[in-house]
Amino acid sequence: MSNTSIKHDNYTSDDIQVLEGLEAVRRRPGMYIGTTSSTGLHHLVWEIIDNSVDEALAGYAHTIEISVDNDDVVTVKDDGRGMPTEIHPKTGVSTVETIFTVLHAGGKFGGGAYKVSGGLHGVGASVVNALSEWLEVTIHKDGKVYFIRFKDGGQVDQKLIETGECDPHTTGSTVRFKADPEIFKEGTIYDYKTLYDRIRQMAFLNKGIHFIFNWDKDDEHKGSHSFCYEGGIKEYVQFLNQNETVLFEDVLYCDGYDNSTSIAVEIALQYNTDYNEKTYSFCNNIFTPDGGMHIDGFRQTLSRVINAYAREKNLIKKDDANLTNDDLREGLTAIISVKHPDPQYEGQTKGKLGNAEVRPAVNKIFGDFLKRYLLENPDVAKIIIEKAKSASEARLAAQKARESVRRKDDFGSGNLPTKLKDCASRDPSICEIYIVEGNSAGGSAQQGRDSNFQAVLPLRGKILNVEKAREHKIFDNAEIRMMIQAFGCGYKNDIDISKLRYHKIVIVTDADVDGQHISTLMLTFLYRYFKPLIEGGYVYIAMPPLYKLFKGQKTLRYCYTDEELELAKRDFGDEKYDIQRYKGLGEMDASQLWETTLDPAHRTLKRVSIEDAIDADQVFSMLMGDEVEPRKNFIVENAHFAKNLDF
Ligand code: TTJ
Repeated sequence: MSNTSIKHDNYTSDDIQVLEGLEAVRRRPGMYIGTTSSTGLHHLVWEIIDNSVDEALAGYAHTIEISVDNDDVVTVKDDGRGMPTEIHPKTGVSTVETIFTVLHAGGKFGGGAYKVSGGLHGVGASVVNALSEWLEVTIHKDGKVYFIRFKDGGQVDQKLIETGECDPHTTGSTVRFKADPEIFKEGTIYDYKTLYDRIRQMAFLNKGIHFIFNWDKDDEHKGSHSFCYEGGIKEYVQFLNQNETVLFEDVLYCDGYDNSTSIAVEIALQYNTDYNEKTYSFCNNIFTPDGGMHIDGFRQTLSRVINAYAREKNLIKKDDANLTNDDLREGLTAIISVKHPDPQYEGQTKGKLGNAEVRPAVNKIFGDFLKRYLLENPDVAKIIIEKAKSASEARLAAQKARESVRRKDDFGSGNLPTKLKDCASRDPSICEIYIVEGNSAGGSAQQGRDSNFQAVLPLRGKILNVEKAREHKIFDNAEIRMMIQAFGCGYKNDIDISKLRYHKIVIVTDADVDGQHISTLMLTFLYRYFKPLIEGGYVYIAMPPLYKLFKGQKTLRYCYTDEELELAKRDFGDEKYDIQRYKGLGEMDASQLWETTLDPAHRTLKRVSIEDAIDADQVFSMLMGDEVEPRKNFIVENAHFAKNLDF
């Protein structure tokens, strides 16, 4: 640990202040990197990489190489000009030492128009140094190799020295550091996927920069990856649409620079057959989850220009309303990336770009492009307008359907579907609803249940795939209407959990492929329409047994997995018994269904959880999307969402 009371002979009073600065970072790391959890640990890496990205954006670096070794030492290396080595007039020590020891000093030494570093999580390289056990910098420039080393949270261990000579054409900066386990109490172990995904994302967001990612740890991920996208966010959109059926091959792309504000704008978009939207916005390479002025400008311009074109070409009838922003969102995949010299982030989580001047900049650059593009590509223009028109029609139909559902079925006033065999209790905390595939199993469940607290809703056959259907269709579907009525808590954005009538929603299906498909459809539906119920842990999957071991009339044992069957076989030794393999729930009578699947004392329920909503969403799109191959791979490789579904 560094300590301000340690005074080295060669330190001036300025240097003491430096140490105090870094000591403050160590005392309250959360103030600088938000958290000392794994997220904070990874911020160290982003901060260092951002400095190299700045050098690349300034046009001097071309390749950025990031390596992680067995001891979780991170190395970031670029081929830029090399950090400045001369004495800094303000601090009296080398500029590179200043960069790593003065808080927020980094920005003053940059060459580019924007600093990616110093942005939302850009805290300066000195913060990384302060939170490292040790940190080393190697600089190649002017045919010389320079080296400086810090330890114990930023104290100079080796002042800047010349260690040798090199080819004068070889230039660049290399930083190696080991995060301090005294600060990162949860550990200093990096996550492969987090690094991989973010590095690939940075490659998409910064076209032409060559990123190399070396995972040198001796585990299953060991290896090297190279990312370089000449098409930048155009290729990002193609990547996001790889599992979709696109409506046209072209990705619309524009970039531009607004001289008066120094704002750079880059936009790429494409439409697919899906009904959902995938639009992601960034400022200075930082994801802005809550949008802001860049997104506002984008949507405004998209609808303004498309409506103007559609009117001009008589593609919207004279008396018909304009296409709305919502109409234009269906099936849209877009990346909006802006660079701003002084970004302001707003909102509780600072996820929204606040600079008002960004909107007119986007309007101008994107608007000019889109106007010209539509004129030059009338076929694409027509496809987009047709898609939006059908979204508009669907939206009106959905509105009508919702109103009629409300009227017909009277949500909220206690009208329940006739097929629902409700329980006696009105205390949701003990009530359970079993959603059972097929009428015959439904009958057994109805007879076998404890009707005090267990309700049964039998569904006939497969429910609608909500991923591939629009909202009005969804409300036409009787099974879906019944579930909405039975749950009683509203749906989608209007959910009131306090009105939920059952605190256990249990999906029961056969343990075969059809059953798995129905479970997946059910989960998709619940995910899209009742996400809070999954998040709240109210959704379960019942695990009926696969085998019954019996002797004559007597049941010896139920087995829920193949492993259990193997164990059971061993337990029985020489005893004679028969094995029945259940092919469906219909083979069980009411009392067997109670014993194995309904009785809280013996049943196995698996709670459905969402570890990562975005991940789950993608899993669903992939599972339910048009493309067969990724779906197959997913099912073969992992069962991420409902681990126990036995995919
Ligand atoms: C500044 O202007 C003179 C030439 O060098 C410019 C510069 O700062 N370049 C630079 C910094 N390239 N790379 C960095 C850098 C790289 C890493 C990995 C970490 C840090 C803090 C800076």
